[in-house]
Parts: sequence; structure tokens; C-alpha cells
Amino acid sequence: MSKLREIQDITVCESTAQMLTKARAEGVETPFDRADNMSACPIGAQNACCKHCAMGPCRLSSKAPYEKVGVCGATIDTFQARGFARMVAAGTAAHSDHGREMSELFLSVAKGENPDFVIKDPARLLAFAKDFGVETEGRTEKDIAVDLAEACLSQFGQQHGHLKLMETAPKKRFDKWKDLGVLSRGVDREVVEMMHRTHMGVDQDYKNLVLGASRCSLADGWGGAMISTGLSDIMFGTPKPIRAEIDLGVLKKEYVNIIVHGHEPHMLDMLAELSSDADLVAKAKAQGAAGINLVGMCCSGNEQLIRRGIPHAGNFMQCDPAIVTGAVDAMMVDVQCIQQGLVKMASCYHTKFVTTNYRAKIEGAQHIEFHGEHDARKTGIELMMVGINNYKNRKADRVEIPAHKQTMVGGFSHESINYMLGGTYRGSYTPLNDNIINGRIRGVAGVVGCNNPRVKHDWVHIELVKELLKNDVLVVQTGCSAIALAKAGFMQPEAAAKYCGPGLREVCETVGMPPVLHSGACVDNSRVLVALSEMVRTGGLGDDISDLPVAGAAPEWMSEKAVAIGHYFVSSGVFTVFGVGLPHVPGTKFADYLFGGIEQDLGGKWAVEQDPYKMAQLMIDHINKKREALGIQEKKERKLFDMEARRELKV
Ligand code: NFS
Repeated sequence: MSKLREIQDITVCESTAQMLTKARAEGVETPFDRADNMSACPIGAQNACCKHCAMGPCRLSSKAPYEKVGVCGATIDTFQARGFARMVAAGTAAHSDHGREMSELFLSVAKGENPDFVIKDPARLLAFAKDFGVETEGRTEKDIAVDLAEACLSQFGQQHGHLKLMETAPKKRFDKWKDLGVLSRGVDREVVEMMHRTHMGVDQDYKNLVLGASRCSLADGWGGAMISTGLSDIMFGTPKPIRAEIDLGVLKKEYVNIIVHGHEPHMLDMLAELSSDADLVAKAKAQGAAGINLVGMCCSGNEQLIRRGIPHAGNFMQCDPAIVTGAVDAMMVDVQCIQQGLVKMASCYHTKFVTTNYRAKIEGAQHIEFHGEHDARKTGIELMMVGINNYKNRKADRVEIPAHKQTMVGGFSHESINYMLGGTYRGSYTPLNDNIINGRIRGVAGVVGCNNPRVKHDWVHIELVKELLKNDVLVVQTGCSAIALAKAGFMQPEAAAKYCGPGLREVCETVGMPPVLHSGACVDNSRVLVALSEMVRTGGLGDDISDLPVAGAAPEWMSEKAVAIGHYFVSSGVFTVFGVGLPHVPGTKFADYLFGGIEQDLGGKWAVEQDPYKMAQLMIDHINKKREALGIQEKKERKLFDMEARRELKV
């Protein structure tokens, strides 16, 4: 126990701290404790080992001159590039398999074979169909939807050509990808090819591997993830600014508390419908509860938070603390970011832990299989009953719900930003571009990604964003990072006065928007790609994404999905900084390429920095460099002309 950090060194989130204190008092182990008791493997942390064949595993020295090679002769650069590329492939596979699930669900809805889900946003259907080149004129909604579903599904198995949505990128970007040979052909093909190329004895050129990883990651951002976002918007609604509550304080003592944790939004959507079902509410009341409190967590929670305003319990490192409240009657999980330790944690309390997806079972968990395409409502009722029936098993003396919850405004999709800035009839990014050009907004930063128990929970996210806002950088967020800032009160319009530099503050106050925009789950980083393309199209800020004064960061990342996201941003022309550490050996050719040379090829590059203040400085320096290249670095004040000034005007 002596190795454990003090709780104030683990998290800046009050409710998490309160629950960690409770867990320690009750002798229950959390992932923070496990991280303290297990130091990270230094060789793995540098990708300086290879276990791709049985001649090894081989480990190489991480000290120059890097002469040592593996049994097969593979160099340190090959080791690192292969490790990196496999992380990208795994991350791409995760988002894209989620996108495939949404496509199959959408096909069943489009065909009219699925009574449990509907097309909620016909306008988004038409716009997305156009992106895919599906004919819309004079056709029925059903015909358009079926063609769109099939077009989306075809992107996974396509063998030749390029993914259709890559054409929505600025032309210069598309041509760059084409010239470099990194246009993604089909989602599955790129993932399979990356697994092949990283097999023993195949691709052994670090640069070719990194560019191969670009092609793979682009199939995530401009393929699987973008398809997932588009189809989810059509079925569950395109997010618009909406008020919601967030943090563990959303759990309610007198209610049946059911948490949905995971990534695919359809199960939470169905359970949200059912949470107000009169029959189920009556059943909850019959158990002595006041009603049903359905709450989201992590990314499916994010998706339905910004679409339906469903309360959100917290981010990745709050899943254990949520159970420690003793007030969670059931936690339903699907795929991704579900820590195996949660099953044991649930067994220490009365919580029923239920896996619901055939792709993600966990030993010791109850399994009730949910399929979006059939019987979703019926299975949803069964799932709700698990929580309802378990309410009576709560142990009153173990229940402690943190009081803290925060109000927030989220729901900033590309469509809603367009509307918010320009209005219904002249929706446009022009006001955003104008304010960047006149210097009120210095630039835009995407701050995204996970929590990681090896760094102080939420602290890196919050401190980084504070620095950016102070320097007039507008922040767009997704994933667990968005949850951190929402909990800390940055997603309220009033936050502009509190945290922003004068220019950004003025813009936010004029439009009435918070300075930190919640755009959804990690798959919804595709919204950021759409927004960046639109900024280029709107004009005045160059003709490629790499010309824009923008930067990205994942300050507390942990998942392979984050590496895939980071690499598709870099490969789309965005400077991207990771906290925690990205596996590499400093000073190797691989590292020099990733953190430098790749910029010549793709316009974006990677950086690693753990200190949030230095991270902010790197991003601001990059934004300033881009402003200078655009010739807009001088802050231009808007001049208000009086009559005298007007007379002097030479027209
Ligand atoms: Ni993203 Fe979402 Fe969170 Fe990280 Fe996991 S929940 S998809 S991977 S931990 S942000």
C-alpha cells in the first residue's frame, strides 16, 4: 500500500476523489492503485521490443548508436514503426467495426425491417446521401436510405479506388493523398494490409510503414468513423446545442440507477426510450424506487448526451468510482474501453454488471445479448429489468453519492456550428473565418482523447484548455477529454468571461456560445475533419487543411484508437500533440520522421509533451506560424467608421 499516491495527486475531479477515498476505506482496489503498483514496462513504452515471431521476442537497446538488431536483422526503426502501425490498425479496426455496426443497423431501418429505430433526421439523410453520390431527386426516402446504407457498407469491403468521403476533403488535400499513394481503398483492406505488412519479414522500411499507417488511419477518419457519425445522426438525430448535467452527482439515491457504458449509441438510445415507459416505471416503483434514472458514461454516453441531453456520469476513469457509490443497480456495457476490472469492482458492491455484445464478453459478467437489428426493444426491457430487480439489493450503509454535478451545453456538430454562426438562411463558417482573420480568435484546437491512470486525472486536459482559451484559441472537444472540461464548468456560455482572452470572449459572448465546444464521442472526431474542410472551403485561410491555424491534442490518451485518430489528423495536415508519451526511442530515424520529416510529406506532424503548459505553447507556436504564413498574424481591429471617416474614404 505504501506505493499508492495521495488522492489529491491522482485526480482533480472532486467526485472521483471522494469515491477513491471511499474505496480505500472499504479496501476495494481501483485501476489507479493497480497503476501505482505496476510500473510501465520501459521497453514496451518505447516500442523497442518485437514479438512478431518466435525467433524472439527480441529487445533492442534504446541508446544510440542503435547498432543492435533483432535475430532477423530488423532495426530499431522497423521495431518502432511496426509497433506504431499495429496500434493504428487496431484503432482503425475498432472505430470502423463500430461504423459497420451502424451501417448494418441503418440498412435494417432503411428497408423498413426494423420497427425499433427510425430515421430521425431526413435532412441529414439527404446531405449524407449527396456526399456518397446517391441520387436524391424525386426519390422516396426509403429508396435513398437503402442506397445510402449499401453505399456505406460497400466502403468496408471495397478493394480498389478510394473511399468516397475522402472526396469531401479540400481538393489540394485529396491530390496530396493521391500523389503519395495513401488514398484508402477500403476500410477492411487497409487494416488487413497493415497486419500483413507488420508481419515478420514483410515491410521493413520505417517510412513506408508510417505512410502505410497513414493510409490505414485515413480509412478510420474519412471512412469508418465518418460513416458512423453520419448514420448515427440520421437515426438518432444530428446534435444541436442542448443543456445537460454531468458528473457522478447525476446518480439519484431514490431511483433505480442504470449506467450504459461503451461506444455504440443504439442500445443507450433504446434504453433512453424505455426509461420513461409507464410499465417499467411502475415496476421500478413497485420495488420501492421513485423511478428510473438512466445515465450514460464514456462515449455512447457522449453521443446521447449531445443528442438527447441524457445525464452523463463521467469519463473513462470514473467507471470504477461510479460503482463505488453503491448506488448503481446495473451497468450495461457493449464494446471498447470496458476495463475487465469492473467485473470485480461490481462484485464488491451490489451492482449487476452486464455485457451485451457478442464481440465483448467478460469472464464473470452476466451476458444478455443486444442486437440493434432485431428485438432491440424486447432485449432493452430485459436489460432494464436487471437494474429494476436489483434495486432492493442495495446496501444502504454503502451508498454515498457525490453531490457534484455540472450543467453544460453540448451538441456542436458541424451542422449546428454552421447554423449558430450564420442562421437558418445563411448558415456559414464565414463569421468563424472572419474572426480568425481579424485575430479575435487566434486559431482552433481539437482537444480530445482518454484518461490514463498514469497521469493526474482530468488535470492535463483542464490545464491545457485553460492556456489555450487565455490565448484566444477556440477549443473543440470529443471523448473523455470533453467530459473532463464539462465537469469543470467550461461548457457554459459564462465560461467565456472567466477563462478567455478578450478576443475569444467577445466572439463567444456575441454568439452566446461556450468557448469549449462538445462535439461528441471519439468517432465524432470525424466532425472536426468536416469542420476543417469547411473552413478551407469558406476561404481566406489557405487552400488546404495544413494551411489552417489549428492544432490537435490528446493529453491523457491510453487507447489504440487515440493513435489512429492522432495519425489521421497528422495525415490530414494537422499538428498533433500527445501527452503521456508515444512509444518511440528519441533520436531514431523513425522518431525524427514522425516528429519532423512527415510534415514535408503530409503537412502535419506529431509531438509528445506531458506538461500541459508546454503542450499549449507548442500548439500556440504552431498556430502563430500558420497565421504568419497566411499573412494574418498582425491583429487587425475592426474599424467603425463615423461620418467623418466615411467622407475621407476614397471610393
Ligand atoms: Ni475514445 Fe471513448 Fe474515452 Fe478514450 Fe475510451 S471512452 S472512444 S478511447 S477512454 S476517449
